[in-house]
Amino acid sequence: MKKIMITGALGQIGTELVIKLRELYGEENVVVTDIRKNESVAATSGPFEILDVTDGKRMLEIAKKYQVDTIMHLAAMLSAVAEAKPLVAWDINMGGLVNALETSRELGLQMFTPSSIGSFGPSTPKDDTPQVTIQRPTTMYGVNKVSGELLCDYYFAKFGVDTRGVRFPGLISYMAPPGGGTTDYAVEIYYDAVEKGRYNSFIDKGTYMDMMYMPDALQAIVQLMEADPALLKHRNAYNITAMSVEPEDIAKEISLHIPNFDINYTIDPVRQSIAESWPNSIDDTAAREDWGFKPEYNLAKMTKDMLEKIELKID
Ligand code: AKB
Repeated sequence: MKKIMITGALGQIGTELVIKLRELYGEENVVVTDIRKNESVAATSGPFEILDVTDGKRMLEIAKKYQVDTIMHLAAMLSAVAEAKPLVAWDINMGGLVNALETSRELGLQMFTPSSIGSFGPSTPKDDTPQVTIQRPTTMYGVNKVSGELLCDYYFAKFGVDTRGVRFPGLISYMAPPGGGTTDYAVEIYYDAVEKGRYNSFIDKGTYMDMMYMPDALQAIVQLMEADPALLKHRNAYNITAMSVEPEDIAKEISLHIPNFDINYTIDPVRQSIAESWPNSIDDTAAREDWGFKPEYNLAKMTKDMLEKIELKID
């Protein structure tokens, strides 16, 4: 049985990951940490500790206190907010990661941390971006993600820490909002569709990015962490995706459920230029072959579920 500590656990991924892991491994075996507490199920249904990930001493203390065998390090600043405060992003994204790696090294823990499509840049092949390719991102978030991938590989090679990771695309979910990413439009569009019947997109039409529905992202984490290490040809980090879409694709799909839905555009130059520096679509063959990654949700299935869940939530 695993005993897992999660950092940044009340963010977009953690809020749902905690529920899934507690179902799989038991409430007491998932230790939730975040810089502040809220009233969510994740925060209130089992062990919880306040943790600022830049405090390595406290991270180690919590890991020891609960005798965890795994860290899932999720705390990070996303691409758009990182661009507004690049040095704060460096401190949180790299400082937090080093602390999670050091805690894992000292206690012999398995470790997961997500990388992102943001680890690619304008010189990366844009379509079917290969698993191993050019990674020269032009954002602070991307610089953090590439450095993080390399550092995790280093801790595996040098200290034998069982580090594993995926490059997440934009994640779409209804339980907790994403915090300051470039792909956030693909979440907002569903809320505005249900609440207002229209959406004003900050990302331009024709801008393709990879996306994934949260249940597939959670399943990928569990599968990768349970995979036989002998099968992992890559560790940090595997490309994974479920769809490559532009805003009009999502709008068209929403219109099948909300016939008068209307989309227009007021472009945010910062987030648009970040989006243009990322791939249109990535190739996830390695994840499919090495550990059986297989997403269940395409755009149609995800859209139906998102709209139903948001309607229930705001009723
Ligand atoms: C972001 O937009 O910053 C994130 C990501 C793709 O890593 N959702």
